[in-house]
Amino acid sequence: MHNPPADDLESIARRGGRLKRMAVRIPTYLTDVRENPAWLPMFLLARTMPFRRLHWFATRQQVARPGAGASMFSGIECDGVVHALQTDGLFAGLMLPESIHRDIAEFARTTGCFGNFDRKLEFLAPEHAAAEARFGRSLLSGHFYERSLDCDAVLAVQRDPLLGDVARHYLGGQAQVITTRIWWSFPTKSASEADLSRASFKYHFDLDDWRMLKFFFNLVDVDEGTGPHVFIKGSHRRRRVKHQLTLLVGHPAEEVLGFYGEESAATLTGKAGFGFVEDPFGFHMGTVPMQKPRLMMEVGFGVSKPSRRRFHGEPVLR
Ligand SMILES: O=C(O)CCC(=O)C(=O)O
Repeated sequence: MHNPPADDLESIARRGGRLKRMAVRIPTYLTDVRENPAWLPMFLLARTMPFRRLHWFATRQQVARPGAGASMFSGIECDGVVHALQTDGLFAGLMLPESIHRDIAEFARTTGCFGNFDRKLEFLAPEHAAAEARFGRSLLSGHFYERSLDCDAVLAVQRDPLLGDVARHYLGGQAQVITTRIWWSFPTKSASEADLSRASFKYHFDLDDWRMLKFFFNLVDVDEGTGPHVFIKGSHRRRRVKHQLTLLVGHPAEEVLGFYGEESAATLTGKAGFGFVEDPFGFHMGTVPMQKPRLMMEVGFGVSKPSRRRFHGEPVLR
């Protein structure tokens, strides 16, 4: 099966069209089913509330014991985080130690990243403008894929006992790490309506597993001009039938805000190091940075075998 190159995916997705966006993902879905046939029932059924509940009651495992060792998030109680997740789908009160977020940011400035999910477009983030000129195209993102794990500070966050404890208490005893990635989002001259229509810049929910949890950390100061992440509180446990019986995970802002209310949208701005954890079945999106690049880290947990492809956020393994 021929997988379209990522730059094609990027431009097709940008040109819009729901059917086109679904069609370009078909090779990706086939890759997922080949790697793990259990992915298909999850992908079809985990979007509906009754099947999610059924899966929860049928498979949830007890939490055996708390994670060992001291956490870098002093003063944060697992129970409080889990309670906020159950109620709102979001807890926004984490802070990385300065040495950790500085080390990750330094690593991300001095290590080559891959533009627009394409391993052929490698560049250093401080040379973003020169790289756009060199490649003759806009570079909206810079992903590090497996290189993320070359940074000790990234590994220290991924292995922090608080993250595992929260994940096990929220998802069940079988919770395990299924993603670890760092990536840049860049402002570009072409970031416009077309970019906003891309799935990740649009309210969507994640369907990589039956139950998931994602920890995100801003690694630079993030304000309204830096493309902050937005989460719709409460949307992880209440879902319109229309949004359950659809193959699409992305939905227009008017529909989402019309149902949950404008006041449910939490915009996650904060200083470098600021972190939050969300249930990504709730509607969320990254917004387009307008002024400054955003550097973000994600550690995701799930309850099933992790996908090799998604572990570092790669759209399709090639
Ligand atoms: O870039 C962001 O803030 C959003 C990331 C996202 O949508 C996801 O990881 O599912």
